[in-house]
Amino acid sequence: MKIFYSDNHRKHQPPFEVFDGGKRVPYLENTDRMDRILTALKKTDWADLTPPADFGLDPIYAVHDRDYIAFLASCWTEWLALDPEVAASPKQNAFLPATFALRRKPRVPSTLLGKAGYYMMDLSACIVEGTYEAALASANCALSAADFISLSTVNRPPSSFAFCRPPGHHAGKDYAAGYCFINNSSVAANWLSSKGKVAILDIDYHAGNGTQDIFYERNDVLTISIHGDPDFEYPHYIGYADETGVGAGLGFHRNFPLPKGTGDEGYLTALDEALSLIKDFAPKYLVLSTGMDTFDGDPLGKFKVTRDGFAEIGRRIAALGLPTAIVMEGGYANEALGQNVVTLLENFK
Ligand code: SP5
Ligand code: ZN
Repeated sequence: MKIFYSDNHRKHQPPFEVFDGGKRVPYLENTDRMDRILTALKKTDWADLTPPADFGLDPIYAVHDRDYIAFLASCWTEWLALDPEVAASPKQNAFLPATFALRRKPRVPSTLLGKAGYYMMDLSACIVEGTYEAALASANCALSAADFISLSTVNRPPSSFAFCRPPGHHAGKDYAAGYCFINNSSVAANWLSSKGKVAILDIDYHAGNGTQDIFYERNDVLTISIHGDPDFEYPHYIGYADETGVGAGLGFHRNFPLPKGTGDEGYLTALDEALSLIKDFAPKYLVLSTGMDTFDGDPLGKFKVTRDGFAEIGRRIAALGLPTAIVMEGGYANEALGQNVVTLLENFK
């Protein structure tokens, strides 16, 4: 299996994030996640790791606001220039706002911290020196995976793995959120959409709010997310069952919010419903936003999906028989993460 991977993710290592109640904790979306997956992939005889190609900024601007991307590119340097304490110990710091735009349609402030609260949704998308470079490499992995499935001439439906870090599905057109800066799956799906209809199935434990927002008014990209009910789970304000798209996009977004404690059986029931929607839509391509944080015991999740569950989830999605770009999102049970990813991917090799 073609696996697109860049070591540039190591440039993004925020020293902390902020949990509920203002608790500073080590950044859970860390490089160890990737190392665990790399180790597991290298033990297989089918993982073909390849560096991504550079697609430039145009496919990213096709999804994200230019001013937001410019903010990502320059905020770290601007912040160092503004705050001598940060400049004295950059490795101990991460850029986050302390004021948020909330329910307004505000003007974009001209100042750095004003922009931060406008372009950042929460306290777990910390920006450090190498964040922008890592996020670009991650998006290039997703684009490379999309390119590969669109060009492949094998006799069976092709698939590829975009081994992305940082993840992407919480990032919207003009905001960072939940460890995500550039929406890799959306950039890949939008790029594929010029060649035919695309479905994005998001199986990360958290609602794919960024992806939902980006395609909410479109009918050429069907977006579906299966996740912890936002009534109790991040991202809290989006991801409910009655959100189904707007305008031309009405009926082309679906959410499957599930209760705490959801195990294999409950998960697979929702998955079957999602898969039947995808069959009805009959896309040319599938982008699979793949988080493993539905796993029983994940520190950020409240589901109880097992490794056998991941095998069955993979089997049922692969049975769609669609060219599929599998894009890495979350998953924080690091000791189990490598084998969980391999278990899912094995169905597509
Ligand atoms: C890509 C992805 O999986 N992003 C997830 C971001 C979740 N951020 C959650 C912040 C709230 C943390 N609450 C933690 C409770 C732990 N017991
Ligand atoms: Zn997640």
